[in-house]
Amino acid sequence: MPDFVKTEGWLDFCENPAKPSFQLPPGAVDAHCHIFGPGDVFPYAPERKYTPCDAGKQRLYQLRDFLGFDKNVIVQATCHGADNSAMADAVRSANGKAKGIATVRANVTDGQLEELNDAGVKGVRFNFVKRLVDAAPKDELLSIAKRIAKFGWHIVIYFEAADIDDMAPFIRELPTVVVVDHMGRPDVTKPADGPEFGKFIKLMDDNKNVWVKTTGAERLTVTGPAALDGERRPYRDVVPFARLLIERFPDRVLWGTDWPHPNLTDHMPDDGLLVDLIPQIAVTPELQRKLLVDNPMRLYWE
Ligand code: 0GY
Repeated sequence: MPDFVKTEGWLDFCENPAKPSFQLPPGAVDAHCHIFGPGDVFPYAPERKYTPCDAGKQRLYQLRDFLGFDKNVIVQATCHGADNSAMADAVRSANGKAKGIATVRANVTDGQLEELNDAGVKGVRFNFVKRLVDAAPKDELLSIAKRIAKFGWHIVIYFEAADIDDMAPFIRELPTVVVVDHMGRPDVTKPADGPEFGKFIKLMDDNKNVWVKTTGAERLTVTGPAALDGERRPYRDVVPFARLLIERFPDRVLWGTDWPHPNLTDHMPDDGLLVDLIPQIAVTPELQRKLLVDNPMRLYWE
């Protein structure tokens, strides 16, 4: 079986999401989303492992306004490789309402880093998910980490739960804040308070510079988006994991839609429904404000 699925069978984003019932607090930030092309303006990378549908900046801004977000953090997607033009253009065009996370290679020049910084980039992403990328060697990433630290940037890191023992020593060496994507991709069929997810909790307990995105419900779920046993609780298997992190580390958590949801083949989430998960994972107005406003503002806008 191939370890990733190519374009065939890959779903486009949800065109008409529902209006969320949950009202986001003023100034809420969608801290994990992407831009795809459009491919005729910003071509996809030759080395990409999937080809997405086009999902340009105007669509993202529309979704932001429709859902009730104030700002976005646009994360470079692997289908654009290390060509950050589409992401940087979307950040520059957002009138201060977006920041970016770039992908760079070891040969990036200081001039290019400065240009990205001027555009509103606040960090780089290190991706270790094998179906998405052939990860760069760790010593190369460490040298990038040291160079970007000068800008006050941080590192966003994406890895599979199975790799956590290998990742932990590397993360300890990183000189900046480190934000882990999608809760470190736990196996949500295991208990949130069990030994497997315990490793991730320990990583955050031991390293106060590690933050986490409580995102990816639609990727991690096994119970899925629909009702089970007649109960209307989409992605209910993911809720305990996100809730645990938000309650234990209220000042180091972020949330985002992950629009336009690359690589989903089973179902495409309704982004309105994803927003309606928030009061289940952040159960008080104070936790919601930290997750959606205070934390992302501190990390990206200060
Ligand atoms: C995500 C997750 C995925 C894809 C990417 O950059 C990407 O292509 O991050 C994934 O396939 O798990 O964060 O969008």
